[in-house]
Formats: sequence, C-alpha cells, structure tokens
Amino acid sequence: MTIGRFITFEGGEGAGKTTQIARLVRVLRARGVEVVQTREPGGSPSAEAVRDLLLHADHGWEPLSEALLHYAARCEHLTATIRPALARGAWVVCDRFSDSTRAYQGFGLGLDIGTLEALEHMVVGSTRPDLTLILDLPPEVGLGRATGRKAAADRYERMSETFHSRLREGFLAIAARAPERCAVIDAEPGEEQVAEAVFRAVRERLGGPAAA
Ligand code: T5A
Repeated sequence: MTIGRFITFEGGEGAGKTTQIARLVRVLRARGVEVVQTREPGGSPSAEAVRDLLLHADHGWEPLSEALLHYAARCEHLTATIRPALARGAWVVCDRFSDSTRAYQGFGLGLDIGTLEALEHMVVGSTRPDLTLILDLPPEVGLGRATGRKAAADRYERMSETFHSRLREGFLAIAARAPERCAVIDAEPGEEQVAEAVFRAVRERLGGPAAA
C-alpha cells in the first residue's frame, strides 16, 4: 500500500494557519503532489455538523464532553477523509488535529492529559502526523489578527487572556515533548518570512517532492 504524508498545523487563535496552509498546498501541488487540504473540527460532512455544535453556540459543555465531541468529529474525519487519502499516497495537510485538543481542552480547560492521550490512542491509533508545524506568537497578536478579520468572535476566541496564555505554553510544551514530530515556527513576522520557515521545515523533515 502507498502511504502518503500527514502534516498538521497548530497554534493559538489567528496564528496564520489558514494563510500558511494555502501557500504550502499551492507549492506542493505545483510539484505534482496530490494534496488533500482539510481542517478540524470538521473535514467531513458529519464532522462539520459537530463543528457547528462546538463553535457557534455555547451549550455549557463539561470539558470532558467537549473533548469527546472533538474526538467524535476526529473519528469521522479520519475514516471519511484522512485515512483514505493517505492510503492512496496523497499528502494530507490539516488545520489543527489532536494537539489542539491537548492544548485547548487539556492545558486551556484543565482536562487531564492522560485522559486525552487515552482517547487519542483509541481514535487516532497509528494515524499520527509525520510533521506538526506549531505557529507560535503572542496571544494578543493572534487575537488581534483574528478579530480584525471577522465580524464576530467564536466561542474559543472569547475566552480569557489567561486561557490564551495557557494555550501558548501548552503548544510549546507539546513541541518540547515530541521534537522529532514538531517544528515551532515564529509566526510573528510577515507572511512571506513565515512561509519560508514553514517550507524549510517541510523540506528538512519530509524531503521527497518538497526537496526538489
Ligand atoms: N479547537 C479545535 C479545540 O478547542 N479543540 C480541538 O481539538 C480542535 C481541533 C477552531 C476552534 O476550535 C478549537 C480551536 C479553535 O478555537 P477555527 O475557526 O478553525 O476554530 O479557528 P482557528 O483554527 O483558530 O483559525 P483562525 O482562522 O482564527 O486563524 P488562523 O487560520 O490561524 O489564521 P489566518 O491564516 O486565518 O490569519 C488570521 C488573520 O491574520 C492575517 C490573515 O490575513 C488573517 O486576516 N495574517 C497575518 N497578518 C500579519 N502577518 C502575518 N504573518 C499573517 N498571517 C496571517
């Protein structure tokens, strides 16, 4: 079976993931790579339905219920989109994945990391990312960018300053624990400079068409 490559982008609010994913996907496609661009929560019709529940209404979920909903969406996404793409040799570039649950529901909302790792083991299994790019910047800069762009902030963007600081610490701790998988990218400079750092990391870590 041909196995594709699985790249995830992570970071706090407004870190520039969508912007950088679009650029990376363009470059990879220009080099002849089949790329599936996707996102979480979401990425399949049933997972997008769960995304609406999570982002656009405040149902006052318990942190564990919230994590279970993210994992329900992830289970659907893996089955419908990610695993079939990897199995046919495509590259999957995904905006957020399990590290977001670890950072937001774990470091941010205080859910036990061991519980999240048990869910990850059950749902994600061996479909782990080959490379995770963590776009790092001060939360106030990211939130400023995100709210400058949209009419209304979503539920997570409205959380407290300390919540967003815990997220940043969480993502950096995740990177420190898995340096062979994660690359931390300084996301504060302009788009072009960040894109160069992203592509350098993809080339160095994954090679293949990215090295051509
Ligand atoms: N969530 C998700 C959990 O709590 N648990 C989970 O398990 C998962 C999977 C998803 C929310 O769900 C939470 C996390 C999130 O809160 P979302 O709408 O998908 O919500 O939100 P985000 O993933 O945070 O995405 P955003 O669209 O808000 O931010 P991006 O994609 O990181 O940033 P981007 O590229 O849209 O850029 C934001 C603005 O900044 C500008 C862009 O033009 C844009 O206007 N910009 C820059 N400006 C200056 N310099 C640069 N280098 C710039 N790069 C981009």
